[in-house]
Amino acid sequence: MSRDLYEELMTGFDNKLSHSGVNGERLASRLHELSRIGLDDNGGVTRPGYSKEEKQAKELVIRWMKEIGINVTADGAGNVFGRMEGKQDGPAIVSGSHVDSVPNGGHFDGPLGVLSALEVAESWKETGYIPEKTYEVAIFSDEEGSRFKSSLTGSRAFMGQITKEEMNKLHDVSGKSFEEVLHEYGSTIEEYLNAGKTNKHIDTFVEVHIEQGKILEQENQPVGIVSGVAGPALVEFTFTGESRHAGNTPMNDRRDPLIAASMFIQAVEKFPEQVSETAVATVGKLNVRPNGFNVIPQEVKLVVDLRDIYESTRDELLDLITQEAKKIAEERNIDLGIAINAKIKPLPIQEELQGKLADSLDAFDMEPIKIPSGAGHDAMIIGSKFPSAMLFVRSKDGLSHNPGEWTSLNDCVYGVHTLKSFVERLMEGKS
Ligand code: HGY
Ligand code: MN
Ligand code: MN
Repeated sequence: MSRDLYEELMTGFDNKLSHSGVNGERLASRLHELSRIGLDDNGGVTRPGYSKEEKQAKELVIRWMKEIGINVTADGAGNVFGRMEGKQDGPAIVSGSHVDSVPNGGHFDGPLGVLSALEVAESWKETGYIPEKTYEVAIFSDEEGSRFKSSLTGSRAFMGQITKEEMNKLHDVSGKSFEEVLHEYGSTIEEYLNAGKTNKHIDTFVEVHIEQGKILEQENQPVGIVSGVAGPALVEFTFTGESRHAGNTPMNDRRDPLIAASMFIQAVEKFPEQVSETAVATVGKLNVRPNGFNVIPQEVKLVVDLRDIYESTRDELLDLITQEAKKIAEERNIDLGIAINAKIKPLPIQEELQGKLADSLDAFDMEPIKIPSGAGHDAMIIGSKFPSAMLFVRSKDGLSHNPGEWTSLNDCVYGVHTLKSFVERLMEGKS
């Protein structure tokens, strides 16, 4: 089913919002064109990190960057930077996000941040505005981590926060290693790790992203300020029993890992509320081997995605969950493997940057709604070293990681104007 995202976005768009070089129609047509890459049967997109679909999406944005004369570079992790020289020498202000997606994902998660950053550059080209400081539009690889159950592997490589040992542990569901996939993508593990050496000093990083929650809708505001970003820990548990005939094996003579895994999954749900009001834990991925209806499973692999906006309670939750897995495996006489695929620090956003964002919202008569992000974003990785800020744009019904993900073009364009105003304030050193 091929949706015409362009038509849907343009329906009800207030053309008066296209001004100062910002062009809503152009943004709509680009969101539409990007949404065609990796389009699947349910009208969503599937663009895993380092896949040909992610590469195609980057190449489309690179074409748009080159059309407005932006100088484009890419690092060994496939991160793309479109650079617009400023009047002054010195570190750049960078804005961007990702174009990879979760399986059967939506059309705004990631692309809206990249295209909003590009739209600001294009608006300056159209109005002849020369930025005081250099400005870069960034696309970070593999933010979702859907293929390797890891996440943020592009921005973590860019920040030099990832090791060869860590990456060598990663295999996709077909057993392909991260290194093999990098080769198919056109890079090597050495070039990937070298990305960390190219990270020049960044003045400020700012990411526009859909909220993926309901607060802006409840507050009836198009754009909001992110106050902090929760840090995910992604832990892969492997429960191993013994595959046997489902018909001939008595119930009291089994080592069934799927029973143990299902007891564990039920237990996981109860732990977050024991550590804080903002902690969450999800099991969204589970693989049964050999996965035959008449075979007692040999092995079950599942990933627990656990998060909190405070590192201490996130780690307390991690501890509770791993202890529970060990307890159940022992009780059920099941072997247990535990691999921490990613453990990322939460990011509090600097008050001063939140204040500047509030000034930009104020300029468009919007309330400065502050929202903690339960979702992880590239801004939290860049923010581990450089000043970083995030803007949220309203999501319809808070829906995301779903083909029904929706943000109106009016709200998208409000996001671009706010980003443009914020970056210009930073450029001009305005308080
Ligand atoms: O999973 C997340 O938090 C984000 O969508 N990568
Ligand atoms: Mn996402
Ligand atoms: Mn995202």
